[in-house]
Amino acid sequence: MSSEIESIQDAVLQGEANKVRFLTEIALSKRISAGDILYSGLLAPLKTISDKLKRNEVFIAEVIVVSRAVHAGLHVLGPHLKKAVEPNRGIIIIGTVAGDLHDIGKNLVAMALTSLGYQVIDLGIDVYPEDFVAAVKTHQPEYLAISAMLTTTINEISNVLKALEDEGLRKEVKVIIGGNPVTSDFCFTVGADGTCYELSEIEDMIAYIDKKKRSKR
Ligand code: B12
Repeated sequence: MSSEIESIQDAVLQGEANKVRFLTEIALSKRISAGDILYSGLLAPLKTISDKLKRNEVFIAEVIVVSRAVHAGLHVLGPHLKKAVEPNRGIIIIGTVAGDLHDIGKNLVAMALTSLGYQVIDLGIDVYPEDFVAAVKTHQPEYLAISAMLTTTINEISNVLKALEDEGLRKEVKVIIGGNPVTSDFCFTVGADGTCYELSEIEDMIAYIDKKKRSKR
């Protein structure tokens, strides 16, 4: 592993957001790939702190500080992760469900979708079903992307789907869901159109859903 990546890892674990931003810029200028910086530099130390949290070796405050440092790196990395293939593929609305404050995964998914040529409208965290519905009415997106990271908030996904159904909007928008506790079984049960965990799977998932919808017309 390069010394640049190691320095980013250390700065992330120390929660030094400004240093992470600076070191990410340096690593990019040294032509280290954005993918390596993302997975080895930023997400690997997040996994380390996550494992420590599981073992009660750190306090939640430390995870917050580390998360901020990860975000600082993501901010610099965003434009470099872009593939910018086919622009204007339509709008995707994304948000994390009500009661849930996790947004690192959601932000990465938003970046991946932007790189596929979608205009992503990010509603942020703690988004209530009625706010998802209002955004769908206003922007008439191709897709609604919903993130949930807690077993206590995952059922909010069903609430969003139900709210769309109640407003007669469910058939107007394709819904993709994801987050730590979301499984394919859950996706099938709640009637969402697709789910995946890895960023690298998003493009294939979207292509599959688009193909399925086209063949139904
Ligand atoms: C960072 C973190 C936090 C940070 C969040 C900061 C932030 N800005 O996001 C803070 C400190 C605030 C936090 C708080 C809490 N957390 Co927390 N947190 C984590 C941690 C360590 C990492 C999450 C993360 O960012 N992972 C990295 C990203 C890249 O992965 P990801 O989010 O899973 O996203 C990927 C996929 O899921 C997918 N994806 C995500 N969204 C979507 C959406 C779509 C549409 C698609 C297609 C895909 C997709 O794509 C991403 C890329 O692969 C996890 C541990 C873990 N293993 O997940 C715990 C974890 C999620 N937290 C947990 C808990 C319990 C909490 C708290 C309740 C703790 C507490 N006692 O207060 C609070 C809840 C606060 C709230 N109301 O939301 C538990 C959840 C357990 C459970 N079964 O519900 C976990 C699993 C830790 C644990 N092992 O106990 N947390």
